[in-house]
Amino acid sequence: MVIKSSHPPITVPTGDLWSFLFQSKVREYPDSHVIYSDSSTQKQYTFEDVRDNAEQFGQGIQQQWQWQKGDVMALFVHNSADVAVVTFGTHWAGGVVCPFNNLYTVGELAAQLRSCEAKALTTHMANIEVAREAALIAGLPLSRVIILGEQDPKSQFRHFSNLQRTSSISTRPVIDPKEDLAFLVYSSGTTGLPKGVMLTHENIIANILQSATVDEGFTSWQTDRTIGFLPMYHIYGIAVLLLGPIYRGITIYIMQRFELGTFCQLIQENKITLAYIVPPVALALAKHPLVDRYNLSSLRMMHSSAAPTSVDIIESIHKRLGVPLKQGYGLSEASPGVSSQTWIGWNSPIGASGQLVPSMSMKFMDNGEEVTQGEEGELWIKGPNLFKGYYNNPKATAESIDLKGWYRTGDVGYADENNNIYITDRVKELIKYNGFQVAPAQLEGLLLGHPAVDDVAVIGVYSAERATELPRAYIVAAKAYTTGDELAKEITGWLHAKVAPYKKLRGGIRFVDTIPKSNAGKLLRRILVEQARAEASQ
Ligand code: 4UW
Repeated sequence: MVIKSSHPPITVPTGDLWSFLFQSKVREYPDSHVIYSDSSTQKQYTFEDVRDNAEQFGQGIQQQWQWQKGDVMALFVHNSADVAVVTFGTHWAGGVVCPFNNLYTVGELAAQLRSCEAKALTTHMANIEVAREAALIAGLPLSRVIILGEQDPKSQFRHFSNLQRTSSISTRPVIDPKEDLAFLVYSSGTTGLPKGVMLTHENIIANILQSATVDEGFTSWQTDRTIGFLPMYHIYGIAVLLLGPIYRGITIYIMQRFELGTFCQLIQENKITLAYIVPPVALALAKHPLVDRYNLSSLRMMHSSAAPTSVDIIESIHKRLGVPLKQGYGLSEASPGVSSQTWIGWNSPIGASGQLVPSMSMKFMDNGEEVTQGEEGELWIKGPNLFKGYYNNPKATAESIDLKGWYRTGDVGYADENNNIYITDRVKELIKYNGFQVAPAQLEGLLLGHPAVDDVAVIGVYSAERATELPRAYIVAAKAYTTGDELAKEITGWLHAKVAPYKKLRGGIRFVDTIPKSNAGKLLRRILVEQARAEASQ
């Protein structure tokens, strides 16, 4: 049975993202209103600052670099207000913004730069050595590597603010919002290595409108202030730190990264009213003693997404802080919001991920058949926010989107009689550590390069203590090696030098005799997942 959103459908305007955000007349707040306030650098951008700086930057790359529609701007940055200027400036010039985790190693970044065929790379001085080496490996000219934030005066790299127009004659390329991309974000989807998720201008505008509907009438640019620590390189951060504030006019206090004390301090100082968080942060707000030292009474709503938040945590937060925490469900491929509790309806019922956002449909499938309402099945979704496909990967696209436009999410859940959606499990390979994607296939591929590893499978094991999954490797060791703590330590040390810290094997290594496989040789990670769950519940 197909369920449809009960909200009235949205109408997506026909223009591109730049025109929608900076030229449409729907904006309620004044040009002089501060949108991005950078808590680390104290830099503030009003709406007109963002628009004017972004336009200058867009014209600069067009005139100085001959930037073409569709050219990809890779971002390798920590959170800062300047990211908005480069992002929207790239859109002004018809470019595609492709953000990467700023903790990537040289090898990871170089592979991604090649995969997305980046024409330029924006980074901070703190990351310049990794950026430089990766650009050289990927064949990206160093003149196309630019710096945000503070710059070392001796640096050979150009600051983004120096890339300004040289002439006032500049025209924007014509963008087809249904075809042309605004963002390319990486996700492993249901299987395999991370793939570029192609998000068109129409996808992004649709989800801005869909998400805004959820809180309509409950938020106001005049009285609300929000705080942003979610990384701007993840789709949740893009939606909440970059797009939401400029569309709604709600000032965001940007944090470079999460730190509980600073988070609470900023809420207290700036009388923050809304916060977008992830389950491990919800856990800290529910249980950590540090929270009692701050006055967080200005908070009136929080939203948690990217992984499930338990009913116990939601109730504890409400009891401790008096703040409702609503849940949303989504994924990169849906730009990202699919369903959300509304502020007023957050407690009906707690634990659900709310109802479908406007113009979205969902069905629950089991073995190719739709299940009846209330029964569990894999979630398939459809809507104007659904991505165009995986970049340069028609096979993966065809395997995940059927001919009628339904996308198989790889998540499992059900809808109750009021169409509240519950996410109960995940059948795709993906591991989520603190809300970030870890693709088991990537870690397995690397681990097989270690001489002591004959065979391997990586899964996520849930830690209630940390409210997140932790990657764990099951390894069949080569005969010449003695298994034990020493070998486990040697393998993890070797792997951890090759990957960003969030991919570490925090769930440990287990040495086993065989890895479960199907007759066709396909890894049966699911068996290991079930075993680990059974072990944990003993
Ligand atoms: N419960 C259980 C949930 C939930 C969940 C996500 O890295 P990605 O591709 O994307 C995200 C998107 C987060 C997001 C959701 C809705 C929303 O409103 C919003 O704010 C604007 C952001 O994390 O990972 C997608 C995968 O993460 C899991 C699920 O497995 C999904 O396929 N996931 N939300 N409430 N699991």
